[in-house]
Amino acid sequence: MEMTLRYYGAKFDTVTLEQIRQIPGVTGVITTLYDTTPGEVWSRERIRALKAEVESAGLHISGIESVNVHDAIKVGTPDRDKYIDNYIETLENLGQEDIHLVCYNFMPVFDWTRTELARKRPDGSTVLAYTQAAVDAINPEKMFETIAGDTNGTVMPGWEPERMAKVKELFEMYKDVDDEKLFQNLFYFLERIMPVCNKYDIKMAIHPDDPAWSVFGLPRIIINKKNILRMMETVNDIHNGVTFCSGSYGTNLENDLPDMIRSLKGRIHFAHVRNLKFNSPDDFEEAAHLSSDGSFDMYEIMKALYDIGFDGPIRPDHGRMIWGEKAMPGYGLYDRALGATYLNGLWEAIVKSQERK
Ligand SMILES: [Mn+2]
Repeated sequence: MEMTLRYYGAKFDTVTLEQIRQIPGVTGVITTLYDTTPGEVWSRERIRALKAEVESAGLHISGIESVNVHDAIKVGTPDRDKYIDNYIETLENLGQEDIHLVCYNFMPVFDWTRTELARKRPDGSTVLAYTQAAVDAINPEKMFETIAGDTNGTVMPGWEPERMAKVKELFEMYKDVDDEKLFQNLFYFLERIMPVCNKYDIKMAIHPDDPAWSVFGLPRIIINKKNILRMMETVNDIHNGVTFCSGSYGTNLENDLPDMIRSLKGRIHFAHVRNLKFNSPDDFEEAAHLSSDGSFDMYEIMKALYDIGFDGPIRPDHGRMIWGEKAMPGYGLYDRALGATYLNGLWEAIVKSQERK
């Protein structure tokens, strides 16, 4: 296991590489070319420059999150092959620059969905939160406007204003796409990219849909054990793998997180570990990483990762906004640093207790 932090690049992140390097035990970053659009080829020059920036700060790139998938690929429009060719070219360039992990998602229209970006908790911290009642009351085309005031001036992944301006058009594109069609389009994409992944040993790690159910009537497939195992079995290649995100699969209380981890042995290439606090089955908020602050047993999650021999990068996921920090919601320095430290502590205890048996 390698502890990492997500980094959006100097132009977009409020957190610096130097700050990340000072978190005990964090040796790598998970990063991206944040200003590229889905479907665009990442040039080797830009990848090389990103690597140089990270390495000059004494860290290294542990993986990319994300190389976004163009809607034509998810919808399966006649021009999808052109965009898949571009994706393959990006993977080739990443492989040639010695990058071997790519996180992506296959969510239609919206990336992760929250209804509040700054819900105040009793201790005064603010967190991202979700209530089904709020989603049910929102016109999806207005979704962005409802949260735009709380982004602290940052651009949130998947919620770029240019993308949100096209939301109506996007809904129209997906009107004939149901779960099965989305699955078939995912398989088509994976079959086409597996050769380049094999050539350069690039592990693809799909991020689950968040929340793990359909929102606004859109199809959602990466939501539970049954579906993710179907995906793993259909394209049965080690390079077709998973980002295990406890906070996303965990939105559905029927998902048994340690059991899911154990069923995905060998196919989890990257892990996001965070906690949620449920106030009711359809109202949750993003708690501190500590087990007792939320609804998940974080020890059991880390223990399951240890038991399957997980050796990829892990990162604390969204953190609370604390100590007066102003940052991209979920992506401040302080609470993610606390999360990394706590997860490292759990891991050290698990490793030592197992080795001394
Ligand atoms: Mn995640």
